Amino acid sequence: MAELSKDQLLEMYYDIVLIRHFEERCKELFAQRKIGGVYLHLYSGQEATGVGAIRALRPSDHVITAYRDHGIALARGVDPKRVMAEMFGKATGVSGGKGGSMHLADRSRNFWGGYAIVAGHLPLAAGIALESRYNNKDDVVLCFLGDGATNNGYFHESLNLSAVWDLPVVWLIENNLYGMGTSTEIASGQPILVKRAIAYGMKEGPRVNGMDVIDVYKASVEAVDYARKNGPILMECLTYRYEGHGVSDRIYQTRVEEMKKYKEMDPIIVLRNHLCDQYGDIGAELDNLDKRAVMTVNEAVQFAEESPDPIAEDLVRNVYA
Ligand SMILES: Cc1ncc(C[n+]2csc(CCOP(=O)(O)OP(=O)(O)O)c2C)c(N)n1
Ligand SMILES: [Mg+2]
Repeated sequence: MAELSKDQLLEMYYDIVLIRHFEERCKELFAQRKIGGVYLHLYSGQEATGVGAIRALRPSDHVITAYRDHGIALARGVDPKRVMAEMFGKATGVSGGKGGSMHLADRSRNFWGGYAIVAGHLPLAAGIALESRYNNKDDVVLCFLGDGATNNGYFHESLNLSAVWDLPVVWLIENNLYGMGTSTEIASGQPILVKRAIAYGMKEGPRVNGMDVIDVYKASVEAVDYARKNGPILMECLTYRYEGHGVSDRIYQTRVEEMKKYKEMDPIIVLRNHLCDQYGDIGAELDNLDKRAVMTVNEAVQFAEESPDPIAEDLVRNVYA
């Protein structure tokens, strides 16, 4: 595989810091009640997984995920303004203000959402892949799912069907060690989740450090290529979330030490160190990207604040009746 160019690495760096700033800002806006809802699921800590994997795709490929979706949407190139407007429930939001934080979607990016029901999007991923196979397209579906989702029945149904029909899906488990507050070790008979592939006669893909965007990217390029040529593959990225399950949830005391360890391998630090090792004095360039990310988030917030609310008629627009 060709090595990543400096520009590609800088683009990945920008995507990661954009997501981090976006999420930190969302946390403040949620506390101020400008972003509504009971839950707000942030992606902070997990950025390298989303950014690295999505970079391995073509524009015509498809992406689908669960409710921890802000970072995935941004990594897929969805307009940050329209993502923020959706958080505010505004008419200009990507889902017209009807979806909110957990239901971002953008057809123009082949980004199919944002689903609140754990593993509920897995059958949809299989369906999108079936359309691709049936119509002789060579588009791949990248389906992100949590470790917790692997213990839901939809996981079994979807992975099994994808294997039976050789569907072009990369099932990517974001193993952040917890489903809400329950650790994978406690919840899974086989905590090496990628081994579940064996049960379906499916290709057991790589299990990589999800905090390192380069590792994730390289593994994803191979997985996507495999899925395009052969059919489904299961891969696992070992990652960590810095917040509670939602930002209102408490972080258990037992996680404090663990968190310190993971913050030392923070996706931003890892990539920054790599870039500095490889290119010497690149600090100012990276600082500029940081500033650009902050500005982009500021503009997104301003856009969301100034956007109109949906009107009453929007309630019955774009819904099945
Ligand atoms: C079918 C279903 N069961 C339970 C819930 C409540 N619930 C929401 S998130 C979650 C944990 C999922 O954990 P994981 O898949 O590891 O994703 P993470 O939050 O770690 O990203 C649970 C049990 C739900 N939304 N849907
Ligand atoms: Mg989890």
